[in-house]
Amino acid sequence: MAHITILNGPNLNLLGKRKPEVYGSDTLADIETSCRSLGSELGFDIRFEQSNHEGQLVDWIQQAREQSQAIIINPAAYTHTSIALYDALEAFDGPIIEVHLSNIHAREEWRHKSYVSPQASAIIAGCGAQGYLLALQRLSTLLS
Ligand code: CA2
Repeated sequence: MAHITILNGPNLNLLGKRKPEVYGSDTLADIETSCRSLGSELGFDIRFEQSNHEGQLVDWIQQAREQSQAIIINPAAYTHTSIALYDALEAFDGPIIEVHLSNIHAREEWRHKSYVSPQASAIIAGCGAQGYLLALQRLSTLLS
C-alpha cells in the first residue's frame, strides 16, 4: 500500500471558521476525512498534518523521505517565502503536488510567486477542497 504525506501550512487550522468566500466552508478536519475516504478507495495509507511552524513542516518532509512515496502540500503563506521548504522538498525523491484552495494567480501579486512550485510535479489552485482529491487521483496515476 502506498503511503502519502499530506501537509498543511500556517493558519489552515482556521479553515471553515473565517473567510469562506476565499477558502470555502470546509474545515481542515472535513478535508482530512474526505482525503482518508478517497485514499482508502485508491489504496493509500495517509499521514495528514497541519502546522503553523516552518521547521515542523521541514521535519515532516524529511520524515516523508523514509515513509512516503509522495507528498501533497498546501504550504499556505510559506509558499511565498520559504527557501527552507524548497530545500527540504528538493531532497524528496517521489512526486510532490502543490495544492492551493484559492487561485493564487488571481490574487495579490505577491501570492503569484511560489518557492514550492519548482519542486512540484503538479500544481492545483482554485479548486477549493476538491484540489486535495484531484491531487490524490493524480498520484494514483503516477504511482501505479
Ligand atoms: O489558497 C490557499 O490554499 C493558500 O495556500 C492559503 C494561504 C495563503 O497564504 C496562500 O496564499 C494561498 C492562507 C491560509 C490561511 O487560511 C485561513 C483560513 C481561514 C481564515 C484565515 C486564514
